[in-house]
Amino acid sequence: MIKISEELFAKIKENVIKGRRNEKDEDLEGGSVGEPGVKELIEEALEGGIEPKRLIECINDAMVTVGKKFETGEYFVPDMLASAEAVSVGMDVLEPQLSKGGIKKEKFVVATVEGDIHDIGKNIFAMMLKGAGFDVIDLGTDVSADEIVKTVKNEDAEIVGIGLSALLTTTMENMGVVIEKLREEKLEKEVLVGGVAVSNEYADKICAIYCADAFEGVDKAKELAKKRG
Ligand code: B12
Repeated sequence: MIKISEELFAKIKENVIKGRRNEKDEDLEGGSVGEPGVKELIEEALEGGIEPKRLIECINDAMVTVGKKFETGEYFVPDMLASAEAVSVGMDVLEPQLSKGGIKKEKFVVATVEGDIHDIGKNIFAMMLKGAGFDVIDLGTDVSADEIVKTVKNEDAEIVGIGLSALLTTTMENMGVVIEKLREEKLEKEVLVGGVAVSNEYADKICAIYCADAFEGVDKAKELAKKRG
């Protein structure tokens, strides 16, 4: 049993980087079977009263390292995928904590834009929105502008806003396409944008609201809901 939270954070980070989902998984050298993986470590952290917010920051931090390893050629796509799967298992443990509470009424549409299959950040945002009491319509990944517009049109009156995620500089441009199409259809909805590819400048350029992380996203979604009264 690891008592000190810093040590626990280090272990979670290490296991995300190694892509070890649970105690049954091997590490990159074929060892570690029987030692806690991301699932068991996150369970332990929650039992120890560590806030989900801090665990998400820890996961984020680990994925930045994974990205760096990919950039430098130490990691390949399967390695990134193994880390993403480990995070996904960890998120399943965190989900009930993140999405509990709140009476679901105001609707929010979330999607990762066309051409992009990264979904961890989008899923974190969606879970936290649920936790804040929103009724979340999660369209998934690689979603076309037409599909987003169609959903917004069908549910128009009840939608508070739209959250778009993009992690590739190439797919980021599709956020602008979504906003153009919404305007063409006279759907005057506020759009929150996030993901590592996106910047404040780009958000300003396409008249969207930039969110550095999911926490900021939830705050901004709440502000939008308040404005509607
Ligand atoms: C895991 C990963 C993958 C996995 C994704 C699995 C999955 N289920 O998501 C796989 C292996 C599939 C993958 C594939 C690819 N990837 Co990749 N991937 C990553 C990696 C390592 C981590 C991403 C991640 O999950 N981060 C953790 C989450 C929590 O962070 P986040 O998404 O940014 O979300 C946070 C905030 O940004 C925010 N947020 C995100 N979205 C939104 C939306 C809203 C509305 C709000 C409010 C907030 C919000 O909230 C989150 C938490 O607070 C990144 C490296 C990095 N630094 O990001 C590369 C990275 C994004 N990938 C990259 C690349 C190049 C690719 C590939 C092209 C590789 C290839 N050659 O095939 C493919 C493209 C596939 C595609 N078409 O989408 C590059 C992108 C470079 C660029 N500038 O475009 C990166 C940056 C790696 C690198 N440094 O080179 N990848």
